[in-house]
Amino acid sequence: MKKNDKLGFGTLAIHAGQEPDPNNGAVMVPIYQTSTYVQKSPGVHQGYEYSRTDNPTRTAYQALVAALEGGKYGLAFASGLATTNTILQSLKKGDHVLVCDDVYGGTFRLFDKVWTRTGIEFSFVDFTDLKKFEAGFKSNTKMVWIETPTNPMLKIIDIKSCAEFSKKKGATVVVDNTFMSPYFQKPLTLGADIVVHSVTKYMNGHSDVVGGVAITSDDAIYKELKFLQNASGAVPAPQDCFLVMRGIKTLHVRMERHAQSAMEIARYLEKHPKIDRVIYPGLESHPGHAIAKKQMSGFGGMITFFLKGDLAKSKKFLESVKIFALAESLGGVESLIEHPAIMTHASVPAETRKVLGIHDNLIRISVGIEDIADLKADLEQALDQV
Ligand code: P1T
Repeated sequence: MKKNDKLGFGTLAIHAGQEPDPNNGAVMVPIYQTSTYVQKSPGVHQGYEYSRTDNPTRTAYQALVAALEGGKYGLAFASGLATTNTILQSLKKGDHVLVCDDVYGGTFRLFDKVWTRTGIEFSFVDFTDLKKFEAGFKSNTKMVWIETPTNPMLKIIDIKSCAEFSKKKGATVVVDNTFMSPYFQKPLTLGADIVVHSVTKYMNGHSDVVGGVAITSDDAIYKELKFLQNASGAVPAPQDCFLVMRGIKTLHVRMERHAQSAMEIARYLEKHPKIDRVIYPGLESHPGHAIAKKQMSGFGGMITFFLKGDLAKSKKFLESVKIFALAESLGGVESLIEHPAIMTHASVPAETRKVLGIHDNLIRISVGIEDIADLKADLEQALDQV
């Protein structure tokens, strides 16, 4: 086969890291459901000692996600937050992390409620304003945490500009690429040092696994994260590695449909008299549209919008959908809908939510790959109930 950098995304999604088994020809990577490996003599083994450290199914999966992001190394974890948590373990007391102000509620909680206990400082700043971003740096800033598009306000952060400035300041740049997947955005090519995903979302794509990955091309960062992956042990089970690899085989096809349908729904909602405002990076009305066009090759499947009305109207609407499932999470083949203020971002303090715009009439949808006519009809009948 050609080298990874010569192959198209779809070919990599199906083949990278996955050679037919030389012992028996199995085309699919087996689920190596084993915790340990026999040794000929103490320390003499075939590359595997214990499955927290390494497992052949995980090895294939890590090589696959690295190839998709155009990185040298992939590391898999038990959840998106376990990935974030392990990366934070590379810092020490007194270090400062500059974080974009609108991040997934669980990421905010992990930083604000858990890691502050260890004497690590965090500032949450609006990175869409580069002046504010630059002013956010302190002498002890060691890491910059970017999520773009952000969750749930879908703000677009200019990765290249932020990475260039961070590099001058000597800070490690992490980009949470969960919403775009590597199919639409490759942060390493824009200057990021580490890319993270909650593979629970688009990467796996079938809402049946919780997992996370980190990808880097930096040898020193890899060495440290590989050490931490084993030392703190938040690794995925072999069956989950297999399932995510299976899901990734259709990532390119799914992402195309997610984006196509989301664009159509965003335009439909924008015209609807019961909707106040629609946020979707593909709309010309989105303030980050120009940067989105520059750094992404598609606009993804996530839409956020404000209903005209109050909490009661939002609840009525959310209770009325029939195909969209009222549930946390996103990125699966099935359409999901949720209320960020009560559900995914409840751990963000009310005052902060207010500043960010996470109001009671804010609804977030993850557009699945069902028939678009059915999805539109479902939203239409639910809006009729409001
Ligand atoms: O749920 P977990 O696999 O641990 O991933 C956390 C996470 C990290 N980053 C982003 C951008 C995320 O959206 C998430 C999880 N988000 C949801 C569950 C949600 O509904 O937004």
